Amino acid sequence: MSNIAINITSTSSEAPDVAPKKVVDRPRVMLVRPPQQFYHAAFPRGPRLSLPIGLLSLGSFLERNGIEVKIYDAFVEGSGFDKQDAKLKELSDYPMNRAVDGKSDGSSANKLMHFGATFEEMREAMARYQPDIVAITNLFRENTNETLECARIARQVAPDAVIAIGGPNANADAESMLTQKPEIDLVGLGDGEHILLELVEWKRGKRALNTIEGLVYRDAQGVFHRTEKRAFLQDLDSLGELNYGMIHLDRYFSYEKAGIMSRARYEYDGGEKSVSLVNSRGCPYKCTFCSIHIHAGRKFRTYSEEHVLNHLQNLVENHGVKHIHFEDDNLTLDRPRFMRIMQGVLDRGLKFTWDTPNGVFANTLDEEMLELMKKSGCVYLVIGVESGDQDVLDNVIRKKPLTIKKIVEVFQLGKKVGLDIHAFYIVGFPRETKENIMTTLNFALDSLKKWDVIPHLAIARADPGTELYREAKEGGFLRTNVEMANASGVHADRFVRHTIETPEFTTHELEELNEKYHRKFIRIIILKTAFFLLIHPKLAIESMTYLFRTIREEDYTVRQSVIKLFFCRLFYRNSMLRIR
Ligand code: B12
Ligand code: SF4
Repeated sequence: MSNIAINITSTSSEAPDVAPKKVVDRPRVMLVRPPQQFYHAAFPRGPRLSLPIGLLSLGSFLERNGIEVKIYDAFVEGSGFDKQDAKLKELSDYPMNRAVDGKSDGSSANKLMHFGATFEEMREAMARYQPDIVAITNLFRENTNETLECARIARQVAPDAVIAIGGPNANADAESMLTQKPEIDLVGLGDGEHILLELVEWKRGKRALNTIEGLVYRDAQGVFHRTEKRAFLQDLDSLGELNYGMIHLDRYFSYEKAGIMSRARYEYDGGEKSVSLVNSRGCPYKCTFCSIHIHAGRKFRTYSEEHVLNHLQNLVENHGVKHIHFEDDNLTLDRPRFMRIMQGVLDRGLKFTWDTPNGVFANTLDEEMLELMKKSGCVYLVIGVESGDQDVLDNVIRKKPLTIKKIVEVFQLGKKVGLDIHAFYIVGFPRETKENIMTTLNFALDSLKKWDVIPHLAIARADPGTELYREAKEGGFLRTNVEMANASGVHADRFVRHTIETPEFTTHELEELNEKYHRKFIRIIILKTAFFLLIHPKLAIESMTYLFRTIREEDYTVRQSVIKLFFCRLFYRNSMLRIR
């Protein structure tokens, strides 16, 4: 959160009406994902690029309601993928940039890059479209500055437009973002579809702003007001279908093919045609590090099975999609429902591979489900384990009702069924002792050795609005540390973030442990893979062919090609036996 003083927010009953700057009969809405910077890794290349699922849902809904709307995803707009760091200079006024540039060895600064459209290109696109409402999405805290900059530019281009922001991070940090950028008129909280539709009505002069639930807005005096809380939408089917024609699907596919991938995935010819989607929203659990409840609520809300199956069928049959990343907060919470969806996939003869990169909760998993998952195309399953210490699970993370016993059972089943299993672990919570941390690390190591479970180790980050953030802040444990190399294991972590330091551990100790265990994991995975290839010589030959093909046909160095082989094929040993 920013240190800037925050204006007082009035309660909903006092919220006054505010007139739009200009009333427009048929407002044009521009939905924007702003340009972003990324830490550039050897492989995968560039940022985690993915479909803007939220904007697609907002856009499709508005369009269906007769509103003129355009999605501008800066990732796939502008002059394209820039391998040079030149564009980075355009962003050099950013605090985030300065922080990264300030890194003592300068290494991460060399690898930061800007992807997609420049701010100038975005400005031109806005000027061409002349929106009356600019709705900017802000998913990650890492992208706060770019969201604010986007709002500033939008205001310059369209002085009379409504500038609205929404999305997970905007929900958690609403007043602070309004304070930092007077150009922002309001923040939409929770599901955005009906909020935007009602904002269109306001812009048309047909509705009072203070009657729109789920807003934080500023009045003429600069005072912030929160309107009544908006109930989360229960019937997701009522939103209608997504109109994939609103986005440049082909561009996401071609970037995927070039190695700019949204998610780790098992690669095969055509597999670059992968999309992320959600078929539910929200999660009833209360894990202390998780921010889902802020913008998606604690009630598990679903699309009907028929809707999900039609959606999948449309993707496979009309858009040539070959792989699906299910990004639901708690995909398998309703076991019978998910079983029916998988059975429906089989009954309809839909051929695609799928994964759960956002992680699933282990409690509902059993042998029957794992079998059906494998049969319906699951190539790997990620389990949100978080800790190998029951006491930490129960009392620190509060990931109830998860037990280590159940986790081990699922790991064993994965091995038995022949479904590749990955697991998320997090260490570095307040109240976690060194001993607790070692228990988790050794649990991850053991599970890899015994049941081939690939570990993904992260260092706890305290996102605003979470219980973890509150506890860490109150305890004086929050540190903003830009030098953490691999916390959470992805590129975003080169950015300013809230890590935690307690009398039990420093961030550097955690980082050292992380690196040490990472090396151990990799050594074991290499050994296991070598053994696996030894007993499957046909696969060994295919892997070599894949490697040579990557070196010959793609613009990769040998090192990158080997890493690619490893991450895109050898991590998924069981899958390799099924899809060639
Ligand atoms: C898929 C996903 C990703 C994907 C792709 C995201 C994408 N589509 O662009 C990838 C792999 C890139 C990713 C990466 C990360 N992610 Co992520 N991700 C998600 C996930 C699981 C789903 C997002 C989604 O598409 N939801 C479905 C759509 C329909 O919802 P939506 O986008 O929120 O949009 C709705 C509303 O928010 C609203 N809305 C959205 N925009 C706007 C704008 C306006 C004006 C209005 C009114 C409303 C509105 O209306 C929409 C429709 O109802 C969320 C969890 C979640 N449930 O949100 C985490 C989440 C967004 N990720 C999170 C994190 C932490 C990360 C990482 C930092 C993880 C890490 N340590 O590396 C990285 C950062 C990426 C980066 N910058 O480099 C956190 C963000 C917390 C925060 N405050 O920062 C979340 C919330 C998960 C969590 N447990 O807390 N992620
Ligand atoms: S189970 Fe997953 S989505 Fe639900 S609260 Fe825990 S971390 Fe968040």
